[in-house]
Amino acid sequence: MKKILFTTAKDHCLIKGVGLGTILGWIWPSKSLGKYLKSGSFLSFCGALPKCTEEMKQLKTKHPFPPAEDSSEQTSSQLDLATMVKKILSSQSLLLTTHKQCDGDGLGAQLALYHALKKMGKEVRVLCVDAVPKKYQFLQPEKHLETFEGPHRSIQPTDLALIFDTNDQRLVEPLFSQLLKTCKEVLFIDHHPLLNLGPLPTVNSWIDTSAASTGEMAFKIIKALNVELDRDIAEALYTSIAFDTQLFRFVKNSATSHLICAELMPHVHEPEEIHRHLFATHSIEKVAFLAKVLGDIEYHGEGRIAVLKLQAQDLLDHGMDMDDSRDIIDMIMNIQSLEGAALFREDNPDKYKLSLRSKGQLEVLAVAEAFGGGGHRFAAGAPMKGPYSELKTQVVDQLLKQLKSLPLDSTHANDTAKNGKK
Ligand SMILES: [Mn+2]
Repeated sequence: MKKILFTTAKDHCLIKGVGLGTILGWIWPSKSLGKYLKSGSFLSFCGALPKCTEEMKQLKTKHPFPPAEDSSEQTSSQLDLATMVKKILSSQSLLLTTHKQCDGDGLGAQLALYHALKKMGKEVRVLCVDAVPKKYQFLQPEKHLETFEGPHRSIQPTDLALIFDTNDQRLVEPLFSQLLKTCKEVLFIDHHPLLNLGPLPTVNSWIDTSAASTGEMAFKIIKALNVELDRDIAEALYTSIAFDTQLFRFVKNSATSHLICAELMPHVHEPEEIHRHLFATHSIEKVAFLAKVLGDIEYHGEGRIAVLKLQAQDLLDHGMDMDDSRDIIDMIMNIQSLEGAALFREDNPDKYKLSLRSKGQLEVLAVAEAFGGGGHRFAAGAPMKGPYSELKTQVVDQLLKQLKSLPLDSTHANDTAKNGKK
């Protein structure tokens, strides 16, 4: 990248004659800036203007600006890792949490760091927003964490709160507001792209979109803290990485997930048991439910887009909870001809949770953002309100529009056609 165009929001701080907006500028929707985000070149930044001047000065000394073309992802994330580790070292009391309806990644990452910090003699607690799904029982959450929605000790003044696996504070409410009041600093440790439309993470948060899981980031922190791995730490980290990469299917074209797990393996008691806990969780009722709903998949764009709706009543009739519906869209993505899929989960009449997936060509994040949601480039979601047929038409239209912008040669439908000829 040779030229970058930045805009400025307000004239608060200057780096090489460029306004603060420069730093914020790379957040806004732009393909080229998106690359910067992906390269992880600018990772430490701010949301609060007055506080940011000092941060920007620090950033300047840490990062060449603009970053050298050849600056590797590893180097830039290490720099931010160093800041994070310093902050952890200088904190005596810490609170760890993750987004609502936590998944294996956020849960595993926070539990791993919890075990590591305990070993270091820090005062540390894990406080999830809401209940941990049943399938994570093997990590013994009831022994190590409390839930904000459930009975919990009051939140005492704390040096540092760390939030894993999201940089969207709305997904941590109402806990987030409490943390702001009681903790000296509240930071995000996350691998999701920043929201184009929505709140920014707090100053000094560590966002590394090149990481395939936040477990990967937690591992780097634990190594940098010089804490020796043990079974508790390793199994929590392995859960995080195995879950978010879906057993190494989604590794962001990097060997990092494999390399970390190779190092964890001597401490993991039975990895296959963890795989079963995470992925072999279908009940007989769930399979019956799948048999019913999979027949209703609608295809658009010559079999390249799939749409599925899960009805609240159906979920209820089959004794399913919210977590049970999560892997259905990933299952659908195993259909060879697909580029993308949309799943509408009805939570209340005319209220849906939209999930979007892509195989890596179709940019579904933009579609999710168009409806007020967020996520990753190729796995995103949004809350939606309105009659299903209208919502579906809107989403399908957006996906087809995205599909049209792809060169046909690059699509999986073409692969299918080629394979069929053999
Ligand atoms: Mn994650």
